[in-house]
Amino acid sequence: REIETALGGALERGELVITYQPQVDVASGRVVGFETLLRWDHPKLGRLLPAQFIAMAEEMHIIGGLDLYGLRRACMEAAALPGMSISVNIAPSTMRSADFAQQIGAILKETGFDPARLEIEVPETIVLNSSAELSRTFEALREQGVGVALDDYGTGYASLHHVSRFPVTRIKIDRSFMLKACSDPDVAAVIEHKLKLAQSLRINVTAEGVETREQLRFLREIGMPTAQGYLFAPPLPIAAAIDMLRRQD
Ligand code: G
Ligand code: G
Ligand code: MN
Ligand code: NA
Repeated sequence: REIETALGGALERGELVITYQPQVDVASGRVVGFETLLRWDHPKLGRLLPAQFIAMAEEMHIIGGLDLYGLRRACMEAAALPGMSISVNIAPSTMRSADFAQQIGAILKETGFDPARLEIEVPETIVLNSSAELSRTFEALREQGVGVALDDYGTGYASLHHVSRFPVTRIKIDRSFMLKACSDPDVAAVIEHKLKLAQSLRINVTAEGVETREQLRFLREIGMPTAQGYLFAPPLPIAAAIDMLRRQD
């Protein structure tokens, strides 16, 4: 298929772009970090979302290259976002490759990016299948000072028990929970419960998909530390992310 051939060369042609969605401190409203999300500027089809090419890249076994490209670019560009934590999406297969931690080390060395500001973001389902190799990678990332966030938390049956087997530094509560937080008291209770459990394990928590003031008020009430969503900003080009930081100073 034509689009697969195009994806194969998209990296070399510089068609992959990183966008930055701000993560906000709920109590102060200040931006404290960004999640990076890949976009593909297809010469004919225009800007494509990950839903239109990430699964394809996985099937083509080129996702590792895409992920590491995004990681390297983020570490270079994020020099212009001083003090911000940067959370980079990585596919489970990429994180499971034996030399992943080593490759991160090389990128950190090459770019001079502060490891303490870097976080790898993987779907929560990665902790369901543990292996000695995955444990070593988590351990090696921790030794380098790089964080690991579990994405889409609460959707894939990973319990805090699964999570506690690995040195996870953050869980990101899936946006499907935010959708009902203000209309369904049971869902509100589940969010608060997940927050308290994570805090008892000293794991950071971010609520995703915050779109309304009412949702933000709820998060403030339960003491959610950080949040992201369209209420604050959609994924932004790097220049707009830099502007947003300037405006808050
Ligand atoms: O950006 P959207 O806004 O459409 O993102 C959809 C999904 O794509 C997110 O869940 C995210 O985890 C995934 N994604 C975004 N960028 C990357 C990337 O560089 N690598 C991988 N593996 N997934 C990504
Ligand atoms: O799986 P992951 O959480 O990484 O996916 C992030 C996706 O969610 C991106 O496609 C991003 O554009 C989208 N997104 C970010 N904030 C919001 C929001 O407030 N509402 C909705 N509906 N989607 C959001
Ligand atoms: Mn993500
Ligand atoms: Na996410």
